[in-house]
Amino acid sequence: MKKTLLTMIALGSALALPTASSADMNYNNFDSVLGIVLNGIASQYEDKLRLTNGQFQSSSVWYDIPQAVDKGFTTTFQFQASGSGDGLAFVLQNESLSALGGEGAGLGYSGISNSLAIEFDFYPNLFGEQIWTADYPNEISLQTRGILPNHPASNYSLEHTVARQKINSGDINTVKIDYIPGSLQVFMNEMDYPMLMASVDLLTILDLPQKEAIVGFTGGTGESSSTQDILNWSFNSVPEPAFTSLLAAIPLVLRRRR
Ligand SMILES: [Ca+2]
Ligand SMILES: [Ca+2]
Repeated sequence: MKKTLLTMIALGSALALPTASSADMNYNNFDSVLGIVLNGIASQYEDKLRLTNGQFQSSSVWYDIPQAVDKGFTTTFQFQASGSGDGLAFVLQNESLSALGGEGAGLGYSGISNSLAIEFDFYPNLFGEQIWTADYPNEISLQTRGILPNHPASNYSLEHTVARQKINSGDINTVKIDYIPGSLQVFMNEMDYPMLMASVDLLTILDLPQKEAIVGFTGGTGESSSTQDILNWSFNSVPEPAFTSLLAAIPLVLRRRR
């Protein structure tokens, strides 16, 4: 009897334990970096994650629990960048929690295998990157070489665009990335209008045997220096569009009751 009860309690506790796939994450700020792995020059600065603050640097920060991506996800974050180069990226990868890429044009992700980088690039390099203009010297690009080490060259871009606002103005930029299998959208500052849309199936492009990916940010500088900070971050394995359609249905019901 006792044994059965103990077994039931043990089973109950085991069932109550959160699984990695249900571990949605939300950092309102980074006054604590518990759960964040910092690599390279990355550091906690005040209540921010500081990716770079000088020349010839690279950094990566990873959430230490891989996140389920098979059914989709929504991630939101705010960042601030000032200075002239090079940029930062939101990265999904299955290399390791110590993965760290190259500085400068590499934006801290170049060289990380089995990765997809969504880069916010404000330094034009000689890789045939998106057309840069004086008004919009910013590129948002999805870079991947599948399971091979990633690289910022434009022939490894799935999709790219010129950002409508200056990425490195020093102002706070708000980003939302929505993914449902087959489709990825990137929003920056204008949340009702995606800046970039791409056909992407993460489980096809990358080798993710657990259907989970390590998620985080990378940053890089070269001869041009910049300060790049992540201010807050949330990641939800349930894509937001499901919630959006549910919320959109509520006013309809209310309207019908009138
Ligand atoms: Ca680029
Ligand atoms: Ca660049």
